[in-house]
Amino acid sequence: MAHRTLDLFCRVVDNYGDAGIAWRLACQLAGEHALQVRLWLDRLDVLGKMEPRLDPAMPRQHIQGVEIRHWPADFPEVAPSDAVIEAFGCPLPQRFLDAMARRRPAPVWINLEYLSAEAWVESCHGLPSPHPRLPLTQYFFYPGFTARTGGVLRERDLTAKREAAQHDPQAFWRGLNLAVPEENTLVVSLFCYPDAALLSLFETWAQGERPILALTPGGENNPAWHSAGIRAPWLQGNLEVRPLPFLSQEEYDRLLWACDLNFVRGEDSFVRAQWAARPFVWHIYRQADRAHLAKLEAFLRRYTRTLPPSAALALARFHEAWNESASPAAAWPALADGLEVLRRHAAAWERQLRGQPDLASQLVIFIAGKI
Ligand code: TRH
Repeated sequence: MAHRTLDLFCRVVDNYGDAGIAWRLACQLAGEHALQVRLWLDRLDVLGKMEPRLDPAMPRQHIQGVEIRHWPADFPEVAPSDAVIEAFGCPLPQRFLDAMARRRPAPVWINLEYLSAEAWVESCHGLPSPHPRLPLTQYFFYPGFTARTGGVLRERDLTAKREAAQHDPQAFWRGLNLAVPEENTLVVSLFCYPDAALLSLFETWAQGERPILALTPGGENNPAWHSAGIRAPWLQGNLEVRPLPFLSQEEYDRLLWACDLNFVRGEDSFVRAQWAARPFVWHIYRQADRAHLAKLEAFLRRYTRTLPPSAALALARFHEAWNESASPAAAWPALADGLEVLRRHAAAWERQLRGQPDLASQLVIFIAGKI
């Protein structure tokens, strides 16, 4: 039987997450579910930063079984696939929509939404939305943390890879040509938005009792570095800040697995930090009207439900300061004290989340049910 075909459309709204998520999903649909996937992306340069095999100058190329196409302003006449996914509600080219409407049977059309832990997501997941003019129906697909949502992205071999890597952490440092950190050093990875109160975090860490090594992939491109006057590598008191280049997605995972605490942001690194089974701090993507704060609170409520109250409070206080761009100095000692408890909790959370079917598998089942 011929493989089912799928078009995945993605526009880069901001930063790296849109392209990063679309690429991860495309690879899983092709590699784990044998779909013939065509990924349309308007900014190949952005994906090129995370996927070194990609040549951003080539409008059409194949990597890991995925056909990657540049999404040009003047969209070509192409025959739509059995299923069409638009990532994060990016409007499809009119010419392509018209071709979808002419196709028999019409493609299964899905709008893949952003991840949220909010309760309303369950009631919207899977809902149909008929096109106002064309004979097409779009379905909303919501990632999430509960059985009544679409789940989160997770490769089949992720746990095995992580467990092997965490069994031999020194291999990671050797691979990056870095000295293995001293036993007592707290190793932190740092990926955040430019409005974070970085300097004050660094000052707090520098004055602390425990040595801290902060690894900052792509950090030097962060304007906050410059405005805070941070010159890397930065050594002060008990803190060493070591810059790393922007890593490939695979190397970035390895970094998360190797650290004791990960500062992550947006959506994809936030999910990867959960799969790392290590404590993390989430810098959420800012939205108008502070809508992101409800999203942050909903996640923390879910995540901390089974934590002892003191550790839950420490985590909530630190997130509050970090996401308000306020100094995290006052919130750090309690978080540092809770790290052992948080480490056990992160492992338990990862195990529980792994019990849920992953997003790509759920999408495939959803599509099969509509074809
Ligand atoms: O970069 P982000 O802030 O991206 C997004 C976008 O801004 C998007 O518009 C917004 O809606 C969304 O956040 C919520 O953060 P995110 O989602 O974590 O994406 C970062 C990607 O970059 C992720 O796939 C991991 C990858 N990455 C690397 O591959 N190497 C690295 O060194 C680092 C730091 C990240």
